[in-house]
Amino acid sequence: MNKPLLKDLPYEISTLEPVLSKELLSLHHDKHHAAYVNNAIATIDKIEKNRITKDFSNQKSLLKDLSFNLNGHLLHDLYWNVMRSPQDDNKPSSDFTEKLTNEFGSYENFVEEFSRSAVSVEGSGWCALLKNDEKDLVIMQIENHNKLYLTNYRPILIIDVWEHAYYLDYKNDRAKYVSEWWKVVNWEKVEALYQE
Ligand code: MN3
Repeated sequence: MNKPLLKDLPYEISTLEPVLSKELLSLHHDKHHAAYVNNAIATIDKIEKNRITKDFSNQKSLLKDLSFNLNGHLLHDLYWNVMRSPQDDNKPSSDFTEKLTNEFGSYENFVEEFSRSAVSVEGSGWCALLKNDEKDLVIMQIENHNKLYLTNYRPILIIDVWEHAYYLDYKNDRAKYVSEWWKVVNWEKVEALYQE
C-alpha cells in the first residue's frame, strides 16, 4: 500500500492570521499532523511485515492504529485545503447557498447547525459536511479521527475541534474558535469538492 505523505501547507504559514496564528498552525501541521503520518507509516510497515511472517497476533491493535492515524492524516489534509485567508463577509456562491438552503433551511441555519454540532463533539474530534453520490448533504461529528463514520459519504468541509487545533489561540473556548473559523472557509474549494 502507498505510504501517506506529509505535504506542505497549501499557503504561507501566516495566511490564516489572525483567525489562526502561525505559531498554532506550525505546531498543528509540523508536530501533530506529522505524527499521524509517521505513525500511519510505521503501522503499515508492521502490517506488511506480519503478512510475510504470518503472525497476526497483534492484528486488531494494528488495524485500530491504522484507522486512527491514516484517518488523522487524511482529515488534516482536507482541513488545510478548505481554509484560506480570512474574509469578513465570507459566503458561498449563490448556487451553493441554494443547496444549503434546500437541505438546512438557509445559509444562516446551516452555519448555526454546523457550529452547534462542532462545539458539541464529545472530547477530541471533528465536525464535517459530507455528500453522497446523490449529492445529499449531511452534517456529521467524528470522534477522535475515525468514530461515527458514515459509509459512502465524503467530507467536503471539515473543522478540527481537537484542543490542539485551537488551544494556543483560544484557550478552552471552542465556541469562539468555531465562530471565527467561518472567516477562513474556502468556499470555492468546498464547492469544487461538492461538484467532483
Ligand atoms: Mn488536528
